[in-house]
Amino acid sequence: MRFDVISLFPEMVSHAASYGVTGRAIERGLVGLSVWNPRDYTLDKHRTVDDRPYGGGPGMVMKCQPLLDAVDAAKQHNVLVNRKVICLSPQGRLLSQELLLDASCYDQLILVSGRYEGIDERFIQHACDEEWSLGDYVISGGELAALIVIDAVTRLIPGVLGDDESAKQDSHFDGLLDCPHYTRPEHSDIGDVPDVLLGGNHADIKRWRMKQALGRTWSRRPDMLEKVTLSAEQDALLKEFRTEVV
Ligand code: 4GX
Repeated sequence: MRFDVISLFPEMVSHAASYGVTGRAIERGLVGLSVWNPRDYTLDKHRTVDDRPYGGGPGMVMKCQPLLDAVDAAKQHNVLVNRKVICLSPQGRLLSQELLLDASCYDQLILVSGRYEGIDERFIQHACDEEWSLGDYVISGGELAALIVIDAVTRLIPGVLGDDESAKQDSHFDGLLDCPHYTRPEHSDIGDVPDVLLGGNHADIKRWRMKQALGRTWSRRPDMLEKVTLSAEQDALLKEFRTEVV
């Protein structure tokens, strides 16, 4: 997978991506990352990337030409056919694990990170295949959104995660929240580890974890529960959980 990010703050993206799972994936050559600064593609001596909005109003709008040329540079640098150009903005489709899983099948994702009030709509219509949103809140620039896409997609690339981490990720794909986790010590001022986890009965532990996952999803994210079909055993575990809390 190749990521090409279009950003006025290239170091923000390359630096943040150099840590942890994404950093290792880049080092191991499982993922490529380049950042293209639209300012490098300006043609005037002031290197202008933004201008005042037609129709008036506050804030500035990113100009088309430097963005178009930066996207072209990213395309020419790597002639991969199976690619998508994605603009990050609150007007986009809401990000989801499903959307990211689809995206992980491409060879190249070109992520456009805007600043200011927005980007000239003609660039979005002409050069972008899709618009994606983190959610219904506003951040100061698309870089953090692009980094989230890079991080979440990288984790889905075969070989990036170890077996343990991959298996754990698989267990999230059943559409439920995670169960609680504990590590040493067994007892402390702020509470004790649930007995079942100390007992070593793996069937009991599995049942307890599933019950907690179901219970938390039911109490915190009922919207998620509506989208999954529970097995008879899951249904029974959730009923048990519900009779215990009320
Ligand atoms: N999920 N922002 C992008 C500038 C902008 C505006 C319009 C393109 C079109 C955001 C989000 C987000 C603020 C990043 C506006 N770029 N991005 N920026 N929520 O709030 O992705």
